[in-house]
Amino acid sequence: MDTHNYGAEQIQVLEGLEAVRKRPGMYIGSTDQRGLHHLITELVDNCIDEAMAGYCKNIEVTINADNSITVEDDGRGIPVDYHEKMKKSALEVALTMLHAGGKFGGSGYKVSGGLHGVGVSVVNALSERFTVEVRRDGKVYRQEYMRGDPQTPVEVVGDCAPERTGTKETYFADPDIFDAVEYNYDTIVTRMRELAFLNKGIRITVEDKREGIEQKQVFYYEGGIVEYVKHLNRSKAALHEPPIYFEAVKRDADGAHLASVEITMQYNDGYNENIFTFANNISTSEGGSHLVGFKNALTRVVNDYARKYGMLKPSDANLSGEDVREGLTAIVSVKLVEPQFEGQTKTKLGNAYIRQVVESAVSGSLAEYLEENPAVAKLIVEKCLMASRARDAARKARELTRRKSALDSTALPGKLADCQEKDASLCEIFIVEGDSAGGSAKMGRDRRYQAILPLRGKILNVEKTRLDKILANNEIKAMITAFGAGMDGDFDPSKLRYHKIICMTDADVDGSHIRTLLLTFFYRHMRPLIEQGYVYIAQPPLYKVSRGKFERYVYSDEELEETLVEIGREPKPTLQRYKGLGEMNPEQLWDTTMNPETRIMLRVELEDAMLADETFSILMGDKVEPRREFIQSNSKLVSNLDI
Ligand code: 0RA
Repeated sequence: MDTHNYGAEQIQVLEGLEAVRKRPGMYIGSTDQRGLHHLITELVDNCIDEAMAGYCKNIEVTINADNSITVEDDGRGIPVDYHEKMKKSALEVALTMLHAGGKFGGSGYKVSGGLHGVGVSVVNALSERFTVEVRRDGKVYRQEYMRGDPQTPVEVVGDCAPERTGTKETYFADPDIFDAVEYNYDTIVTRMRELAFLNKGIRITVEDKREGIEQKQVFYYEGGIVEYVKHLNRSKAALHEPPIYFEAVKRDADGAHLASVEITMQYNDGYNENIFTFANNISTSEGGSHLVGFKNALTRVVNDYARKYGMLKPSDANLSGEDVREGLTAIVSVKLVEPQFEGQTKTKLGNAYIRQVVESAVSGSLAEYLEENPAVAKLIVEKCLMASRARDAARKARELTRRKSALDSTALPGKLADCQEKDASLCEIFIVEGDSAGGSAKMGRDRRYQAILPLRGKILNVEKTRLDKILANNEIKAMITAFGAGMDGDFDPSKLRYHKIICMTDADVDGSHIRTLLLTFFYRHMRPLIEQGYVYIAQPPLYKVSRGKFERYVYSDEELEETLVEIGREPKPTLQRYKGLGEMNPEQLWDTTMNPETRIMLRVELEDAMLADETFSILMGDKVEPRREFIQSNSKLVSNLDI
């Protein structure tokens, strides 16, 4: 701090930004990759606010060649006039005061604002250098900062056409704060595409100017979330076109805007439920009041319609919520003043009144839609009836297996070689492809803690199969019984018999296919297994390199290269390539893949449910074209899956 005579407010201001630098995690969640990219979102959120107020059409996000970031919009420009109370430019107040964003200008409501809702001053505080340029009233204003401290006054640096207005911010994220300042273009693109989908009519351009990887994409969706749902369903066969869409605005007694709701839904011929909810452009993956309102109204409206037109007889039970959501892809996007985010990951919308707002919007508009589109209504209700029948059949099948296990306490599948330990947190189960590898694994394992479940051949593709068939499949039944925690709605991770579920398949194409089928099954029917990190992928070696006494198992082609360089190629080492797990004897399998002391395993993580759904439907679905496109454009993601 220098020696100026600061007023109380200004000291507070300075303390404000120091606090951000002292405990950045409090303001941006973390200082890893996620936090680093969150800075961009913070700036873009302000531009989105300006767009929603009706003044901004274009937003540009650029990773510059010097690794700085620029965010530019064509809004009105942050006000630059003298702020009487603060004794400085409004622009400087915005950049140096926490939460200053909505407090001046007084123009309408602020609905976006990020998970942490802190705005531009936080980005400024966490930047080694920050430059802001505002175009207003035919002038270009500029101010420079270092680590949140102004280096220049707000200066006029040039003229421009008076109709050209906007805000341009450029910053270098502070390497003292962040673990690494390495931007990922795809991360930025994913978020910006989502924002463009959620805010129709805004054009968001993302450009990477770093040397060697120059690329640029423009996102503009006139149809907003309707196009989003089409995009999500693009690898599926839709039951109706266009998607159903409705919106509603809730005002308070004075007619002031309180909240708005936008909903779009489209059924496909598959069996998965995919409802994605957002509050103020933030994904609410834990759901909340908007989701509850949507589900309630949907179930009621579809049942009312089915009864009214005799598709449900008076003696029939109502369709369940699950029945009416089978094969549904939907987006519920609400925007409201002062959103409350609750839940473990602060992604559950808490504001209770929103439930009613969504419920009445859906009740009225969906009922009207069904009346006006009887052909679509019939398709939807018939689909729900089929779902209901299949669910009944599945329930009966499940009750049958339950009864069996109640009579016979050793009802574990015959092929399972269980472990001795009963404390699930110490136990692991290897799902092994093929009987011969299963045999080696059974002999090689530590039977105190390690159970082996061999699977025969390919397992069922659950992506293309209805629940009753899934439950009739022997390999699936064996897994459900062995894990002991049920599936779908009654899946209960506290009943799991093993806390590590390890997929052990061959290191070849078939093995990777089987692994994907297993993961698809877990993701669709035992999702908490993946969400809570119980699923692992074993890493068997690809080669054994030996020469005289030297012997080493090698797990990748790069490692092979390194090893050959290390021991030299000339003395002609012996190279054994393992095509399948079955080629290893029990001792080798233990040494290389199963021994907890020495093995390498990958834990399967769920980064993003929307992406995961997309990945599984594309990889496992019927349409060939999206799969080919996806594999071409996501070879990295696919190879991650295939690791
Ligand atoms: C407050 C008031 C006004 C505009 C803005 C904020 C504003 C902030 C940002 C941040 C990034 N881009 C932005 N664009 C606008 C309106 C001032 C007026 O009445 O002209």
